[in-house]
This record gives sequence, structure tokens and C-alpha cells, in this order.
Amino acid sequence: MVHWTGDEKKLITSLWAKVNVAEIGGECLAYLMIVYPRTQRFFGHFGNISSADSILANARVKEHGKKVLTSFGDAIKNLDNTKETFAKLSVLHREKLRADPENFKLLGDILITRLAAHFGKEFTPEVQGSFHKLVVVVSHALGRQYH
Ligand code: HNI
Repeated sequence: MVHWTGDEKKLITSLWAKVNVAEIGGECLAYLMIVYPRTQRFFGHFGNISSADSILANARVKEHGKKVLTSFGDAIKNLDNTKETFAKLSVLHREKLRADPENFKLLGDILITRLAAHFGKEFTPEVQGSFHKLVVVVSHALGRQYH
């Protein structure tokens, strides 16, 4: 089981309290699709995703990105319990969506870059280290039902 120090928990929750989930969530999903075009195939039913501009302007991408990042926030509320928190979603992504778990890691990396862009100096190496650990933990929890 993952162990979180009190400091890590504090760094994560205090930054997360300032995150605009709708804005950063929309950006994360849009940049995932732009930087890793192979991921676009999961979202072909979202309307116009034919260029970077259209992806960034796409309301369904924004809406779904918000949903994904809100769900990511559940991990932060349940840091000691992420496997259970994502058990159902893991099954959904495997069975219904057939999303390769590698994609969870890619989204985690994009999230780190967006947090760095929004928070600048406030995104210290300690904060970044804690978030890096978190994205790995979330990606393992979501990928768990694949094994
Ligand atoms: Ni994901 C639906 C959470 C990463 C592809 N995803 C969801 C839903 C949640 C969710 C919540 C809505 C479920 C429901 O309707 O009951 N997804 C998460 C989280 C992460 C993640 C927490 C990572 C942090 N999902 C990804 C990735 C991909 C992905 C990386 C593919 C590249 N997810 C999907 C697709 C859907 C989805 C596809 C269905 C979208 C739709 O509405 O049609």
C-alpha cells in the first residue's frame, strides 16, 4: 500500500483547493488529445476534434475534462483508499471504454504540466513530487482491473 506523509497530504490538498477543476480539467483533456493524437479515437463522438483549435474550443471536451478532473479530486479526498475509490471506474474503462491504461499515465503527465503552467513558482519541486506520486497512484488504481 502507498504511504503518504503528512507533508505530502498537506501539499496536495492545499494546492488542489486552488485548482479550477473546470478550467484545468478542460485543458488537460484537450492537451492530451492534441499532444497524443492517438487518444482522439476515444472521443470521436464528441463532435469537431479536427484541429488543435477545434479541440480547445469543443464544449464536450471541456465538459468531460471537468468530469475527469473532478473524479481525480476524489483520489485526493481518499488518499489512503484510492484502489477502492476507483474500483468501479477501472472496470468501466477496461470493459466498456477499452482505454489502454498507458493513457492514464499520459493524462497524469499532462496534468502535471498544466499545474506547473497555472501555479508557476507555487508549484515547487516538493509539490510537483507529491503530485507526481499521486498521478502514478491514480493510474495504478484505474489500471488495476486490467490485470
Ligand atoms: Ni475516463 C469516462 C474518470 C482517464 C476515456 N472517465 C469517464 C468518467 C469518469 C472518468 C468519472 C465518467 C464515467 C461514467 O459515465 O460513469 N478517466 C477518469 C479519470 C481518469 C480518466 C479519473 C484519469 C485520471 N479516461 C481517461 C483516459 C481516457 C479516458 C486517459 C482515454 C484516453 N473516460 C474515457 C472515455 C469515457 C470516460 C472514452 C466515456 C466518455 C463519454 O462520455 O462518452
